[in-house]
Amino acid sequence: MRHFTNVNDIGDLRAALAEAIEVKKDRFAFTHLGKNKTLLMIFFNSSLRTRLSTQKAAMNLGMNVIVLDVNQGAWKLETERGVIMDGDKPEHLLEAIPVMGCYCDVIGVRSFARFESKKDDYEEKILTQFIQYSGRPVFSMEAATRHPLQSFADLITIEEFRKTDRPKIVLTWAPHPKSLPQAVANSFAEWINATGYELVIANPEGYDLDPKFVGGAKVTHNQDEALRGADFVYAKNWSAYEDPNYGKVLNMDRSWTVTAEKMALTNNAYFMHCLPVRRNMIVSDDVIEAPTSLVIPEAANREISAQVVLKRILESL
Ligand code: AN0
Ligand code: CP
Repeated sequence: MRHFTNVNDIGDLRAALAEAIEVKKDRFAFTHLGKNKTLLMIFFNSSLRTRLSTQKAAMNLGMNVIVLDVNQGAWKLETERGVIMDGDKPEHLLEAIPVMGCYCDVIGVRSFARFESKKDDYEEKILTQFIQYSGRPVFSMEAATRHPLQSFADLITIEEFRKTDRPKIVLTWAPHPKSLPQAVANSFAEWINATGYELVIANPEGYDLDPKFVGGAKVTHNQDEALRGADFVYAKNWSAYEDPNYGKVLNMDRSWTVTAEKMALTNNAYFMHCLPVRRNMIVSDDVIEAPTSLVIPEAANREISAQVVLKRILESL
């Protein structure tokens, strides 16, 4: 595997999940792969889990790791070609990317949707330029439209906890005070659709996701109806995708918060969220603290998903 930006890059899901189990059993079995290889992690946005889990995964593989927070200590980067650079940005992405490529063997990039242009976001303008101009294998650490390392970790977690062959999985929107990208929700839908499990997406009107990611999943604006019989409840906020409200918060309807009453409608479902989560907006304290909450196992599996991806990239160098 050279680049990793979406579910297709991982190929056969069953093989990827089997490899995840193998890696989890013995994380240090492949330390030879990363010897004298350097991972460069570039963050345009904040992170706790992605930063720590990906660095840990790289160290498990014997790699050296450099982390750069572009907005803290590096030059501010212009991203538009043709701009007369007389403003506050002293460097252009078109020089910065190949320079970054000089110092490493593999690049991880976190660059969220900017909500300035839906077209730029959905064309993955920043991530694509890293692939084009760095000369290195590039993997997404959450880009504008997807968060594949998260979705892979979520799927590993579902595999570890599912009790039936074809679980019912509900992706539900939940309220949040700030505009968040659709990336985690898009990506989760994309990966679950690839498994063939039953996926129901529940969101208020105005929050329908890009049909490309929804695929064959059922979409409903009635959360209670969606939750009935669910085996897994995956909560996430996202801002509006549809025009003319792209990137906007349309409401903060707390009747969509995942509470114990809501979970009582399910088939004793597990609760999932990628974190970071705002308690009592997205989910009530009791639900996230319950034994059926998988938020910590999901975070732990981020190390595994990152390690499988890095391992495959290293194997192809
Ligand atoms: C980000 C998001 O919703 O995309 C990152 C989640 C992993 N969340 C926040 O910015 C709070
Ligand atoms: N879930 C996740 O990607 O968390 P961070 O934003 O903290 O990396």
